[in-house]
Amino acid sequence: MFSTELDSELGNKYGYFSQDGREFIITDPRTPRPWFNYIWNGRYAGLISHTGGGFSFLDSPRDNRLTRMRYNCLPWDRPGRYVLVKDVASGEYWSLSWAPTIDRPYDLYECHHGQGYTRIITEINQIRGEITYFVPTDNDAEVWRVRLTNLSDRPRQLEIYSFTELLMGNALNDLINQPNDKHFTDIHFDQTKQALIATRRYWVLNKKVSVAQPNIDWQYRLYFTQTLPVKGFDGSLDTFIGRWRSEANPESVETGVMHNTEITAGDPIVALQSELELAAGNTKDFAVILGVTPKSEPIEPLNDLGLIDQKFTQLTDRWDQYLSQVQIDTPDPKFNLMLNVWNQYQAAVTFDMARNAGYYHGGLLFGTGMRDQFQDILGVVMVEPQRVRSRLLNALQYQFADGSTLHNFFKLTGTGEKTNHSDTPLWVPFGIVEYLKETGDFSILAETVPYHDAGAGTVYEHLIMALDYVASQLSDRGMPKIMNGDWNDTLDHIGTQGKGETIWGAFFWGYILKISLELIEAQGDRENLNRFQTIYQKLGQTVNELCWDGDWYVRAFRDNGAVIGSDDHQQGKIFLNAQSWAVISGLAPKERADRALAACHKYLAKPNGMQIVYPAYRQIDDSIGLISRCVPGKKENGAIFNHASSWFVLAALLNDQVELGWEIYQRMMPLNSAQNIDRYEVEPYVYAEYLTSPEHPTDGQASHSWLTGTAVWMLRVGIGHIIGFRTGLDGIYIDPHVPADWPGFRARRSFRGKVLDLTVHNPKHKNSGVKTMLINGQLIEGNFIDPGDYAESQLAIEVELG
Ligand code: IFM
Repeated sequence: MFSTELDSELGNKYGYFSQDGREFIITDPRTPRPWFNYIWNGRYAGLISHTGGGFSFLDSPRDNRLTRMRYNCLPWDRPGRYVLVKDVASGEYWSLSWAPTIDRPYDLYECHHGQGYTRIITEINQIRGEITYFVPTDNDAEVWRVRLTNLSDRPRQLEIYSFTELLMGNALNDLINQPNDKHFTDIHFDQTKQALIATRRYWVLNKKVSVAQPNIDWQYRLYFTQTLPVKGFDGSLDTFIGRWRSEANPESVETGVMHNTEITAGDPIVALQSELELAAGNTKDFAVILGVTPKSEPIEPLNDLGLIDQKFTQLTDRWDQYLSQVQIDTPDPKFNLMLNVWNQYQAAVTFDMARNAGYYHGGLLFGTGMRDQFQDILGVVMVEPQRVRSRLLNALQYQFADGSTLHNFFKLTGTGEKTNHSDTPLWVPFGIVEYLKETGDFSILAETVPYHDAGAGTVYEHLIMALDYVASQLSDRGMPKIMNGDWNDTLDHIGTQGKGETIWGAFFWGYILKISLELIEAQGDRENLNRFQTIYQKLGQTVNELCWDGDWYVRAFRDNGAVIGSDDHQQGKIFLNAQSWAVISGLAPKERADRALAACHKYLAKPNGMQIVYPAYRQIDDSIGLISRCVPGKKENGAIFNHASSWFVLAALLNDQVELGWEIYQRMMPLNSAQNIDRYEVEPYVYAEYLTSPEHPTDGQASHSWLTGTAVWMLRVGIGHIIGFRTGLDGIYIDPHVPADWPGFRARRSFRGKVLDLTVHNPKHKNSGVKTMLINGQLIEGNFIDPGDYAESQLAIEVELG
């Protein structure tokens, strides 16, 4: 029970899941795209591909990038964290991560992507290599832990070349001004530490050009070392690689001659050479370490192999513990695999990486989105509520005293942009209420947090200010103005004159009012209760009077009052979000909810999920915005947009259309939507933001994997609504919504200090409805649990649907 043991092999022609579901094992490196994983702790982070590619950063992928990734280039996954092994007798050399020496005759290649680590195993020239990349939980460093085995019956004289290209500082500046930026690099070899020490004498931290830059040092030093005696080194990319060569054939590796270059100015690399003898059949272990230390502190390289192995155990223990807190066992192995491992893991990644540090989000532009951050708590809050608490308190600093917010922020510089997206301020109450529902920690409401411009307020005041701000921006008819866009960033020109209205936004506003009202009532705040109740009721009347198109709700009104999203239109007739949130907000009467969802089913349901709008815009319409500039069937212009699809699933479940909701949920799970993997292309173990729809010739091609709100919402819908652990301010409701053919299931989760161990029986094959509920053998009325009512730390909950 509660182990995700897979009965059959789940996967595709490039790889498969390990039996316990904890690893995705790639067996053919020629995947359609690089398939990534993350190695990170709260500060030091890297993305790593199945060939050792990707980049690392400390705190901020734009402002404090440590290693390089080359954008817009072929090969598309360079450079990386490479260890090349050379057989001195034959002169042959190869990489332990396949790339960059991809033309060698490898006998075995396996990449095991696990939680917080990636292990690549190769066999070639009778040498088995295992390289495990990870970031310890408590060191600002990454470790490449290597094990080499001589599979031959003769002794082998090997040379080891470890290297990675450095950036050290502002990654955007590195792209646009690298010839100048290289005047500030400085790398030397420290004999005592047996390490290359690298730094930069100038840090373009933020802001604009030249004189606007602060005149400061990059405040760190990098060290690069290995647990083998160092024979040679190089700090210069030019001399290590050599002229007209690449990482695939560095001159120093070919000749065996390292130049021992220490640079002051120049393109930086850290490259080390060591010798290793391997007797027949023997194995040797070593590690390569890239670490970062503030200049104000001494460099203490992490270079003890025993300690490194302890750090790896700490990391795997951490993930065992993390994942053990929410576990399910249902008749659907793919659902179990996603919820027990990969969906939780992806949600943890989005919590730390936002829409920022990824292969498809290059970490140069956007920082952390306020909207994204307040949604991304939904996964981690179940397991690490303390981290969410401090994250919320930190993010609230980016709210202004009038309740508006920055749209995004850069945590190292404390700056960001105010874009006037209409929805952004409302994600603040969303996040606070979700945190409270999970934790019951009402003490957070009394914490004081400064506003971004002036003054400070309690968390409760921040929440009320967000509501007040949106209330102050309503149109004459009482609906939110769309301003420069809403959740759909590409509806950015509908309301440029300040009049256009968003109808998805109206329903979202309704939902936020609804959940905030529960809190306001619980706080006994009568004045705000009356005020916002009146607004909520009026909003319900207005949207139903003005926004119903006949079979669905319209999406928006332009500045001149013209409708967007109507049956009368040739393009953009029906938008998904306006229908799903009509239901989620509770503002659609049942008959309209049924019809709106039926219309979604008719026009938008596709084999891989839900299309976000139909038909896609085929003619560019500047008065709508970027949506019509995206090619039809991609991104917001009519793709299968997973984030929005997850809201449709939620709406279907809330509207008691469980089979429909489950059907779409299943279509969306990557193992299902990625069945045609050469078309799908991206990682089949995590959700992608979108897939092209049948309106595009590449129907079924996915993109923007990993960093998408889909992760937390699929987890929330799965755990909260399908399994039915539905949290409330006062406790938790057990409210499963399952396919009727499930005879039952088991699930377990921690909640407010208790372990809830749920067994559901479904003898009558119902979709929902708790007929009886026993807690620790006692029959109780209803389906609500206040964990505070029980002395036991473990609650055995037995439910029969009926
Ligand atoms: O809502 C946005 C999200 O913040 C980033 N990805 C695209 C979504 C839809 O436009």
